[in-house]
Amino acid sequence: MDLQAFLTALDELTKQASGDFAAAGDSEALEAARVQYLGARSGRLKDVQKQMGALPKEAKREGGMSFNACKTKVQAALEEATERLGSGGATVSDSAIDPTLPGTKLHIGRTHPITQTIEHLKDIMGRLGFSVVEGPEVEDTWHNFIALNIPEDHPARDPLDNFYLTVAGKAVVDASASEARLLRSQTSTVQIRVMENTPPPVRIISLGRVYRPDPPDATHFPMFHQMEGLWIDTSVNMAQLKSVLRLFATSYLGSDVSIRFRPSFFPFTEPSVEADFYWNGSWVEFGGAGMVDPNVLKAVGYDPEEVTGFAFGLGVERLCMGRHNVTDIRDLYRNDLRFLHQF
Ligand code: FA5
Repeated sequence: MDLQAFLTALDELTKQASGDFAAAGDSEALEAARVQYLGARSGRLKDVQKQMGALPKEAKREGGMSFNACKTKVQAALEEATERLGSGGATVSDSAIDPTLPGTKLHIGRTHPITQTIEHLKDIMGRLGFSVVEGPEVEDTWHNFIALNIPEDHPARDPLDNFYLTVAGKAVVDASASEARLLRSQTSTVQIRVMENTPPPVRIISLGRVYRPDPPDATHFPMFHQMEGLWIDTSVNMAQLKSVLRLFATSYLGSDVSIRFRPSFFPFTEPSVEADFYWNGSWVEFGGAGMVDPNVLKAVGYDPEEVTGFAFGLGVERLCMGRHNVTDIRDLYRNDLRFLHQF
């Protein structure tokens, strides 16, 4: 073998070894590359070293020195790769990262304030003995209206006040048609679904989204959440309704919160009230409530002579806003991280 061919082989080996060490993604790959190039018995460096014996006598000195230089470079490349993998595989580019600067605070994801509120409300109501049930957001007219004692000509069924859906590709123009489907406008639908499938007594809450074509303003949004409550038993009365809502309000908003009932009307409760909480110096409406109308009890197959009950439906956004002093409901849905990071 002549000296030139030997030096070319050394150059080649240095390049390949450095490239393979730098490309090793983990310590296993690096060890395999080390054995390939620096293995004591069959490493490629060893093979090249053996070829030195075939060099002409006058070329042996230069060949030996070049071999040592090659070995040093290969070992240095191995050390560099070992160090890199030892630090978790990360490479620090001087221009991109200054490791002497203080760390940047990481923004860790968190649940949305409405999700946090829902979890909190479930927790409070759970301690008051209410279990949580779910209901669908796409409803039929039986559960959203008819069983809730909302007759066909009631303005609450108007297509302008609801999100009716197209069924089998066709818009349902007749809102009274039994095949009509809509995004539920209230969680009271879940009362019906539960009573249809459960014999009394019943003590449940249901939290979820409802939809109304209300123009957005500081206190209204077209999609919002309600917490429905229902307690049916042999002798449930209005005083218990007020006690439960008072206990709920003081647990959620604070012990200094008062509650008042204003007479109101809902087709599915009789008598019906609006529930207001005294909060931050003024009365705020949080929802509607009342004693379940006997017509509703009959619609689900209960006997109004045997059971009575109360129901309530509270606005979850309004509760969240009250507790956290949020003055505009739209802030909850702008997805502005500066706002959301406060929760
Ligand atoms: C109802 O939806 C009745 N289903 C409540 C009820 C349940 C009464 C059971 C009796 C028995 P109302 O339409 O008032 O009632 O809505 C209840 C609450 O939802 C309101 O007090 C308010 O807090 C909230 N709410 C209503 N519309 C909106 C809206 N567009 N944006 C945000 N919150 C709203």
